[in-house]
Amino acid sequence: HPTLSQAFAERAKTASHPLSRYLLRLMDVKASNLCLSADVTTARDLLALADKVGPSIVVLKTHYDLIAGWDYNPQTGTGARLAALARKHGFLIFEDRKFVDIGKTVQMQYTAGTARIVDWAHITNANIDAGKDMVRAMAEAAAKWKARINYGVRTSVTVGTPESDRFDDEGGNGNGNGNGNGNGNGDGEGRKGSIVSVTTVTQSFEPADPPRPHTTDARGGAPEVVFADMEEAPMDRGLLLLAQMSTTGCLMTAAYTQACVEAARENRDFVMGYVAQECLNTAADDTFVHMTPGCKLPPAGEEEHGPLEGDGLGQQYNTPDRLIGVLGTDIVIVGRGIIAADDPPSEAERYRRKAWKAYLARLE
Ligand code: 5BU
Repeated sequence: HPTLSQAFAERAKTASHPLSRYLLRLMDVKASNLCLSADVTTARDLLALADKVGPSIVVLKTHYDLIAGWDYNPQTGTGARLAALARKHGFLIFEDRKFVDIGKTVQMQYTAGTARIVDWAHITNANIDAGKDMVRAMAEAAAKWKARINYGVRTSVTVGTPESDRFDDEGGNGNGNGNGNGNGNGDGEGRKGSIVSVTTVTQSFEPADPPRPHTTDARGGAPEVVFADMEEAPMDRGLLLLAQMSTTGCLMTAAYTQACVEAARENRDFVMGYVAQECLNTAADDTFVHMTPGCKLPPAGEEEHGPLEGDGLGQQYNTPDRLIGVLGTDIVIVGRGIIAADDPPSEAERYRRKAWKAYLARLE
């Protein structure tokens, strides 16, 4: 497929999803196609690790539900602090939540509840065993979230009955100062009944927007890493479809994987790509990004002898060379390979160099 021999910088120009375009550009600028799977057990360790390894990675993958002491405060909590680190170092946050349920439930799990994943994770993923409508449901939830963020204020216009609460696009003046003029006379199309109340609520949290490496940190601090030639990132959310897993005896069939490809093509403005073990771009206009877990290097200085050992609990490993160079994926996801090392930041650099070399070799 053309994406295999195309430079990330080139793909950044044509990818269908704005966040993919941003990510591919970030990869080019940071010379990194490495994602750290930050599977540590406490919020303190997570933030410290993100800060130390941030310069080497383009994506930080989380499992918020295995972190003890996750602080759910939307302004000062763990999500918001991770988002600030993402802006400081220039990486995207990927919550490996593996959503799978009916559309209505995943909408609520994604945007509400305690974790409010959509607020701080630029990317999340879904298993589409329950059917592809749920992808559309998540896309809709993300679009609503984005509209609300962009206008800075949420205006509820209650028309006739209290249930008909809606987001009014005309309502906010965009500066989030809470006096958005949802003035109650802008009749929406097809709206029935009379307006009984208009409530304007100031945006109550700072959204975890994608990194803006060349600007001042939104919380006032100067960014430590400056990518002078990065454009401002779009304010978007993206989904990866769980097309293939890295485990032994994985039950995902070729038909399931193909259904993921179809669902991705039908939702190009929300689906960025896949978590997969090989390149799934087959149509000429497929511009999806592939992220791949189950990645490990043999210890530094040791020769590679055949296949790498798994973890004894179903996880299987491949080298960056094989995943990027032979199987044609784009970003390698590494957890214990980096976290369990004596010096995680320098081990992350070793993985970054190897994965980047494999990518450069693929271009030749
Ligand atoms: P490891 O320590 O590099 O084995 O961690 C791999 C991470 O990727 C871990 O967080 C898993 O939950 C995650 N993962 C995976 O290993 N395999 C998959 O197919 C998917 C996710 Br999807």
